[in-house]
Amino acid sequence: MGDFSIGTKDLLLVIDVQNDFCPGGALAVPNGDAVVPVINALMPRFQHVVLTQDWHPAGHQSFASAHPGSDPFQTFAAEYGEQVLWPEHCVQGSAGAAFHPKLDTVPAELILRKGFRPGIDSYSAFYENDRTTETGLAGYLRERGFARLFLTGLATDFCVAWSALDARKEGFEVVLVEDACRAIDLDGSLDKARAEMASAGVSFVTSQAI
Ligand code: VGL
Ligand code: ZN
Repeated sequence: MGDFSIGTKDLLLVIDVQNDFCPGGALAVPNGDAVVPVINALMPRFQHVVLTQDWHPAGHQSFASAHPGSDPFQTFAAEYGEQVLWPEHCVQGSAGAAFHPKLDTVPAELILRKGFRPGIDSYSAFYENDRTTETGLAGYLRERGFARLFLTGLATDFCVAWSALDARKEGFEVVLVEDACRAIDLDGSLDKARAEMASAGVSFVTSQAI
């Protein structure tokens, strides 16, 4: 504890800590549930917490099952570019879309849902995968005067990384809390994401430093 003095302009942003990304879930991230106690322990250090929730309609275009003959983890040429096809996950209202039962959701001031447009995926909490449709989060955070975002959650190399990169683009300081994240790691995606985040000015810390 103590390298950072956490104040009113700091926000803990918790990405997609949902059952489907945890062991036993439809798109399980290895040891995904290990982030839960780390994030819960961080929450009391922050005055402000926002959660995101991956929230797809049934039949979403990012699901392999929506493309007959395709398998999960293949890619698909969406109108907006290459899109990975995933197993069906985080279907609106399903048990898989619920937060991990041990995640403390009480401190959250906002729960931002994303990926609800049938034809556009949204890894980032700021911009959907067409890279132009805004979720509104940047405006919300700016209006509330936040300057520095501490990112945690699942998965490091997809939703956390894309959120971190967009947050930098939107002018926020970004600190990635490494032990509060876990990765899918598809074809080197973790190394690539880490390199991109580092060159975008994201700093990497462990939760003990906070
Ligand atoms: C995610 C793949 C598909 C994530 C969400 O939360 O990282 N990954 N949907
Ligand atoms: Zn998704």
